[in-house]
Amino acid sequence: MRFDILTLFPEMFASPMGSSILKRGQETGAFEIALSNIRDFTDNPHRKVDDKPYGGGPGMVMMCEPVFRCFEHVAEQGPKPGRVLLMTPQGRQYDQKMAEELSREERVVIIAGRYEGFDERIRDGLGAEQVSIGDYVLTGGELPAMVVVDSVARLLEGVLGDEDSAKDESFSNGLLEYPHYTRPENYRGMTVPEVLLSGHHKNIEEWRREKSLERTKAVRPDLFEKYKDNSKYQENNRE
Ligand code: 6GU
Repeated sequence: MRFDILTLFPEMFASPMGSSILKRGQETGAFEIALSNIRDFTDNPHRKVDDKPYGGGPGMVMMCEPVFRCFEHVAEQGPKPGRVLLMTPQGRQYDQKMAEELSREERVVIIAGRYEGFDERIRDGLGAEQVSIGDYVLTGGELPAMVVVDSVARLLEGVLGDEDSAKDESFSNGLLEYPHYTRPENYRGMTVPEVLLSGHHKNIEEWRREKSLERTKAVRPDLFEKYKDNSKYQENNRE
């Protein structure tokens, strides 16, 4: 899989995308990241990429020209991008379902902006989907772009060490994960729940499911309500 990232700050990606699991994933060829600097595609002598908003108001707006030209340059290389994402707090909220969809694409283009926002014609002209990573405001779309790459890359074959570790986790089944423990059994008087030391796999599985439900209900009632509508839960909890 190939990610193309259009940004004014390609250097921001070096360490987060070049470390640990994502580093190895690129070395083994599971995916590649191609960074393009939007500023390389300006047509004015000052390499200006933003301008004042029509109608007035605070902040600056990302101009069409460098973003269109950068996108066209990128799109010319290789297969047609399956999805084009424009990272903005005005977008639809990113979630695990979208990560799973993206992981089935051969090529995804992610546009990260700075400033107050993008000229609206960028979204229209490039057929881009506006995507947000949550209800808070960041200084730019670079961290959100990295969030997308990380969450998609770890779903690709050969990226995570243990093939099973992407299956049993929070959100993949609609619930938050159960609590984990490792050695020692007693740490400063805090002990590991007995059932986990029992070796009784069915009881352990049951305990984890209970904890998972309990935790989701307490911390994420929204997820819990969604899960309750799910047939599996209803089957297992019929009177
Ligand atoms: Cl995609 N961009 C910015 N600047 N802030 C955000 C965001 C994106 N998602 C949440 N906050």
